[in-house]
Amino acid sequence: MRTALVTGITGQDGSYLSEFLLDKDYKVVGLQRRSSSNNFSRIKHFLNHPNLIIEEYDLTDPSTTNRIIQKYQPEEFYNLAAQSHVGTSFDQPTTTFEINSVGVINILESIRNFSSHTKFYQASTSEMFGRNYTLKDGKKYQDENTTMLPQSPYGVAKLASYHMVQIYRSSYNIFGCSGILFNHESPRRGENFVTRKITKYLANLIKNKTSEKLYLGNLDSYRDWGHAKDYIEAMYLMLQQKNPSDYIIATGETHSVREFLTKAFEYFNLDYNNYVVIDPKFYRPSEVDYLLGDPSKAKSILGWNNKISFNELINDMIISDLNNA
Ligand code: NDP
Ligand code: GDR
Repeated sequence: MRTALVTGITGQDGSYLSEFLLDKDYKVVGLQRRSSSNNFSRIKHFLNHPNLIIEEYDLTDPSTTNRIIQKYQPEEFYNLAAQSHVGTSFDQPTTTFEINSVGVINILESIRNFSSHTKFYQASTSEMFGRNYTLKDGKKYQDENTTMLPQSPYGVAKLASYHMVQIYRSSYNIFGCSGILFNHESPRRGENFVTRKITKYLANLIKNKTSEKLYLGNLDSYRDWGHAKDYIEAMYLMLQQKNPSDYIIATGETHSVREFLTKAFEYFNLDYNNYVVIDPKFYRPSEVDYLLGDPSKAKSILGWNNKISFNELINDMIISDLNNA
């Protein structure tokens, strides 16, 4: 039985990936940050799985990282833990850097020193591109060769760890891969990301649990939105290859926040203009306004394909939030 360590198991991607690996007969060691209150809502339905072990862990603590890697010597290590909110990274740049950069170096050092056979997956992001894109035949997109010019402390921290993975790969022969994932959502998406904020609000509105307005920031940025269930499969595939590499994971379609909003409200035959108020509080000091990934490399080498469409994603989130409400 293969062992996989998964950081961020209580988050959106960590919960889906852990279920996926348990279904494939892995022993999964889920690394969870201590919290004063229970934060197992995304994993409670499989917490009793016989092949799941939960260990307390904080990415910023190198001694814990060393201890856990020495103890399990895993075949695979998926680092999904992060301070993952771009807006928050402007208010907490130091914490963001500690977790999203120094934390990754802690893991890489630990693998190098104690478990060099471990294959490592790093959760990189389209935020590393910032406002930059490649222009071809009049189409703007980002691929593995597009220059990265991050626009947020989050993006800078993720870019530093992306480069560190490449350095450990070339200098110490560590099997390290970065998945450059574009936005992916699901019913398990955190409630302060824009998609979930919208679907949760709608569910509460329909069930008469709120009569307030929905306060949002910039509606004119474009995102390449996929479903987390599709994206965690790509993470797994990267670590099954003969050679390590970095891959863009995206749908190849882009939509504005306004379009997401319009479609979500149209599900209930409502016009968002009657409910949404723009609040500058939600504007970012520096915005990434256009993301559209080209996943050709992942398609041809990993055989990965996005299966869940933009409309299906919105419907899935709305139906789940309606059930919750
Ligand atoms: P979430 O915010 O849902 O989950 C983040 C996880 O990291 C949580 O389990 C959180 O624990 C944990 N965590 C945070 N800080 C620490 C720490 N110091 N030590 C240990 N654990 C910690 O993120 P997602 O699941 O959406 O994203 C997974 C990864 O992918 C992240 O690295 C994110 O930056 C990256 N990413 C995400 C994309 C997306 O669209 N979802 C796109 C591209 C990259 P707790 O429950 O205690 O808060
Ligand atoms: P993003 O996702 O910053 O792309 O990062 P988010 O959903 O936070 O923002 C997407 C776009 O919506 C605009 N926006 C708002 N955003 C939030 N959170 N709240 C609002 O009220 C609001 N109104 C408008 C934002 O300005 C932005 O343009 C996500 C995270 O999962 C990262 O961890 C990941 O790396 C990237 O996706 C790829």
